[in-house]
Parts: sequence; structure tokens; C-alpha cells
Amino acid sequence: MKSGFVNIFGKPNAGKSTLLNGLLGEKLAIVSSKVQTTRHRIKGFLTKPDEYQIIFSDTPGIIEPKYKLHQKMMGAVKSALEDADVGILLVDVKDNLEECNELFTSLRLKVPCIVLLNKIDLAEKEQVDNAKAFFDAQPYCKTTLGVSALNQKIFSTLLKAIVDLLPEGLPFYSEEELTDLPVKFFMGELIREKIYQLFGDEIPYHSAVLVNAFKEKNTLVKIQADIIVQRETQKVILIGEGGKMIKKIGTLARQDMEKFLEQKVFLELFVKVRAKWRDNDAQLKEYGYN
Ligand code: GDP
Ligand code: K
Ligand code: MG
Repeated sequence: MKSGFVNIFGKPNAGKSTLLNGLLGEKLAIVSSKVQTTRHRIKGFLTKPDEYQIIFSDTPGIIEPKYKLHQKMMGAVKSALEDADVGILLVDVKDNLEECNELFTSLRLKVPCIVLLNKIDLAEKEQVDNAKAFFDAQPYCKTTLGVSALNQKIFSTLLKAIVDLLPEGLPFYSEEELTDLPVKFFMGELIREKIYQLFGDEIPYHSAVLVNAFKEKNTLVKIQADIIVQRETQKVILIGEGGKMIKKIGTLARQDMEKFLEQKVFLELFVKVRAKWRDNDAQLKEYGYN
């Protein structure tokens, strides 16, 4: 039996979270077209009894930290660099290859790495071939594969390549487990995703979500959460005219929560202002950024 940690690294928006969800067939990581959507290390377990257990980790995109929040995000990347058995270096195939190469070299990973060229559905074959030749020549690269994280058809080739590189070992988690994070965490993330998807400008980057209550009552789950923003003006935008926007966030998040939990959900949302929470250690901790 093979088992180990397979950690996904790459620039913002390469498709890391989409890939994790695709590999696990479950929406564990939130996705948006905006950079810095993912703020945590998110683990998902893929187990084939007696054959393998892969502990995949999605990580925040690698950036230069500007706030304490960013430092926490890069801390999540660092922990994943330390325990990886196999690295997946994800590249948007249309991105600048030299820049990606510089980034991957700077990670100094000592474990075997697969370079995954993502979003091949949007690229010409020639561009994919060219990128493949470029990465095949790099010392950290064991193999280069083209994928579309949105299309699970190519995943069997990828899984085989991963399992080949995994060490022999016993499973770390039981077969039924999918992740080590609590359900409450995923509920908060689904709310955060809607903020990323519905608002432009600075709002998503100034927001955090705190899930205060998660109670199962008969067939219903009651969830209460606060959306934290930095300014009164942002609160006004989030709530919208006559509560229009907050209602929209609530409806969309609730639908995803019901899919995730396979149960009916009652969701109550409040918006609160906490100036400069992104640079406040106590608040970062309270909102789950350790
Ligand atoms: P991350 O920042 O690396 O986690 O990237 P995300 O998973 O959040 O994806 C960023 C954006 O790229 C989202 O809009 C995704 O829908 C999109 N995306 C991810 N993978 C693919 C792909 O294979 N093809 C296309 N066309 N879009 C993709
Ligand atoms: K993103
Ligand atoms: Mg992500």
C-alpha cells in the first residue's frame, strides 16, 4: 500500500482549488476568478483501500506578503512545503513560463514533483507542447502532464503518475474520512466564496467570515455567521439596497451548504465592522487564521 502527502503549489489563479475539488469529486475548496481566494491549507483524502491513500493539500497562491493575513497565508504554504512527499506544481499553461520556473525553483522542493499544465482547454496544442518541453528540462520536474482541472477525464493518468511517486506506507486516516477540517470551516468558506463571486474591488479582500453557531435540529441545520469587513462603507455595500445583496449571498451560500450537508439549512447572516482586522493577531486568530 502507498500513502503520503501530495501538495499543490502555484501562482494565484492557476486552478489549484479547482484541481483539488476535481480530484476528490467534492467541493472542499472555494473557487473564484479572483486571486487570493484561498487563505488556508485545505486537505482532502483520496483512498483506494489496500492500494493507496493520497492526502492532497490545496494551498494559497504564492504572493509577497503585505498584511499579517498574507503572512498567515504564506505560513500555510510553508507547512505544505515541509511535509510534501510529492509536489504538484500547477501552471496556467498560458502564464509566463520563466516566471513560473523561477517560483518553482525558489520553493527548493527536495521531493519528486509533477508539473501540471492546467487550462489546456483554452490553449493551442503547440503552446502545450512548448510548455511541456520547457518544464521537462527543469531539474525539479519528474514528469509534465497537461490537464484541465475542470475536466476529470484525464485524472486517471495523473493519479497513476502520483501513485508511482508515493512512498510505501500505511493510511493516515480511515477510509471514510474526506478531510481533517470541521464542517463549520467549510460553511464559512462557502459564504466567503459568494463574496468573491458577487463583489468587485476591495470588498472580498477586506472580508472574513465567522461561523458562530451550527446546530442540527431534527432534519434542519441552523447556521449563524458574521461577515466581518473593515469599514462602515463596505458594510453598506455588502448589505445592499433594502438588504438585496446580503439576501443574495445568503441564498447562494445556503444552496451550496445544503448540497454539502445533504440537509436543509437555515442560514442567518450579520455584517460587522472591525477596522484593520487583517493586521490584528487576536482577530486573525478568532477568524481562523492561525
Ligand atoms: P487557484 O487560485 O489556483 O486556487 O485557482 P481557482 O481554482 O480558484 O481557479 C481560478 C479560475 O480559473 C476560476 O475561475 C476557475 O474556474 C478557472 N479554472 C481553473 N481550472 C481551469 C481549467 O482547467 N480550464 C478553465 N478554462 N478554467 C479553469
Ligand atoms: K482564485
Ligand atoms: Mg485557490
